[in-house]
Parts: sequence; C-alpha cells; structure tokens
Amino acid sequence: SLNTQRIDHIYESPQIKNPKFILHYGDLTDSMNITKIIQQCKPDEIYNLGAMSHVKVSFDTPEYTAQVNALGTLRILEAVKLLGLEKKTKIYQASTSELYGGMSENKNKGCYNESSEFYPRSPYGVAKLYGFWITKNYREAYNMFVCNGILFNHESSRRGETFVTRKITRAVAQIALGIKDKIYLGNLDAKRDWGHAKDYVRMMWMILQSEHADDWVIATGVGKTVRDFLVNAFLVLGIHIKFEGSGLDEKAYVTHCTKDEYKLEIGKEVLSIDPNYFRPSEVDTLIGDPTKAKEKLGWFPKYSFESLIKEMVISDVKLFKDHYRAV
Ligand code: F7E
Repeated sequence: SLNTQRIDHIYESPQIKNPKFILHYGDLTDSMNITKIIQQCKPDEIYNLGAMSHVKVSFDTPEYTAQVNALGTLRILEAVKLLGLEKKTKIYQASTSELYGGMSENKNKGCYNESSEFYPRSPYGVAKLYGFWITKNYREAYNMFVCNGILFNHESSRRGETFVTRKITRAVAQIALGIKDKIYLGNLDAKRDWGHAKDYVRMMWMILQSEHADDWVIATGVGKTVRDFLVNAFLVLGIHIKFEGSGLDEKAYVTHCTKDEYKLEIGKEVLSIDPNYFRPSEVDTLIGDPTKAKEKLGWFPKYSFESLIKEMVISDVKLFKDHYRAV
C-alpha cells in the first residue's frame, strides 16, 4: 500500500543514516516480486500478515482472496526454500479463528484450541485454510521453522474502518460529537473473542523465538457480542442505550447521559439494522482457548475487553475533535 498513514510516526526515510526500517514494494500475487525481496533482504524472520482480510468482501472477490491468502503464503514459503534460506529464515503465518467456522453443532461449542476441527464458512476462511496447511506441510516436509498463529479478532485504534469494532468506535465518537445521526449494523448477536492487537503482535514475536516451530491459538478466552461492544462503546462517553424491537426492525435509543460533554437527547435513535451487513453464511460464535500459549510460552494478554474499547473510543473522539478543529 502506498498509504503509510499508520506507520508515519515511526517511519524515517531510507535516505537517512540507520533508518528504523525500509519499505519495499510487494505484492503477494507476484512470485518474482516476492522472491526478489526475500533474496535482497535475506531475512531472519518473516511475518506474513498480508491478506485480503475482510470476510464479507471475500464473498465478492473469492478468486482474488485465494490468490493472495492461499497462494501468496505458498509463494513466500517456496521463495525461502528456492533461495536456500530454509535454515536461516523463520516464518510466521497469520492464520485465523475463521478456520473454525463457529458452527453451533460443532462439538467445541464455539471455544476452540489447537486440536479443534476446522470448518471455514467463507472464501476468506477457505483460502486461509490452505495457508495453514501449506505452512504445516513445509515445516514437516522440509524441516523449516514455520509457524501458524491462529489469531482470534484483534483490534486497536489503527483497525480498518470497515471492521465492526472500529466502525462502532468511530460512529459512537461521531454521534456523541453531533457529527453523525446513527449507526447501521448487521448481526448484533455475533459473538467474538476480541483482544488488543498489541498483545497479539507480542505473541507473534514470541512464537518465532520459541524453541520449536509449532501452531498456536492466540485469544483472550472471553466472548462478547457485537451488541455488547456497542453498549460498552457508548458507555465510555457516559451514554446509556436500550434496544427495542427484533430482527431487521431492532433499534437502539439513548436512555440517559452521565457526562456533561456528551448530552444527547433522551430517546434519540442511534442504531438501525441494515441487511447488507449480513453475510451469506454467518459465523455465530468464535471464542478461543489460549491455554497452550499461556502454559508453554508464558503469554498473557494485558488488555481487557473494556480497556480495549475505551482506548479505541477515546482515540476516535480525539481524531474527530482534531479534524474539526483543523477545518
Ligand atoms: O466482523 C458482525 C459480522 O468484520 C465481526 C478479520 O480481521 O477477524 C476479522 O474478521 C462480526 C461478524 O471481523 C457488522 O457479521 C455486524 O460476525 O469486524 P468483522 P471478522 O469477520 O470477525 C478474523 C479473526 C479475521 O481473520 C479477519 O481477517 O461482526 N457485524 N454488523 C458486522 N461486521 C462488519 N464488518 N460490519 C457491520 O456492520
């Protein structure tokens, strides 16, 4: 991506002496490009977080999703092998809780560990399943230090705006500041295990420092619904809401406000349902069991569900205040 907005605060031009890092143009659909970059850098560690990562969008772009998420992973593995870097370069593959599919009839009842069965329910999940298995296969076939982190949802104030958490925290900030009227969402009852990206990225690094290459679930073990997320996001600004109606007619209204700065009209409608945000096959519940990561690597998340939401809402309030101050 040519957009460096999210790293500008740490990015220094390669022209200066000892830059913190150097950017290369990369494309996971282009084998020669990937091979050339790996040949130039001869990296000790590769973290493959590149993906078409939006589950809903993968239903509209299934072939492209497979090219990037499935074959893109193969291109990295094969480049490292072809270049003879198997003994030098460790690889972290960003696998995902979407591999499990969250089917309610699944015997795990929505709480998954490293031995739970996979049943992906989107082109995104199916492509990532290939990425998971090809990583495991290169580990077993060529004895490479390559690992899967099976990450449950991980969020922060840098989260893309079309994922539900950031969509909510942005909208809550805008509604509280009087810039937006209400938010439109899809399935309010979808339950996810939401952690903070900082905790999860630390764990990615720990995975590559561990003694043996392996696959790891990274999660908090706590499941919350989209509805819980919305309620808690409004609460950060002292805005209390209640839900009325059901299905496509469900709405949420303001019941009272406890902070002088964010006084909304009592009874104001702040949520409607938009069926466009439902998925052709929905994943109801995904909760992870990170016991192995805790016991074997000593990893513990530092952020709670509430502290994650607070950080995201406060950051978005600041973003919109700064923006409107500037214009
Ligand atoms: O949806 C529901 C939606 O798009 C979460 C990616 O990082 O995590 C992420 O995938 C839930 C779903 O993330 C809206 O139906 C309701 O059940 O934020 P999301 P995701 O699909 O869970 C996994 C682990 C990854 O690997 C992915 O790359 O929220 N939902 N209403 C909505 N979702 C969105 N986006 N927008 C809505 O309006």
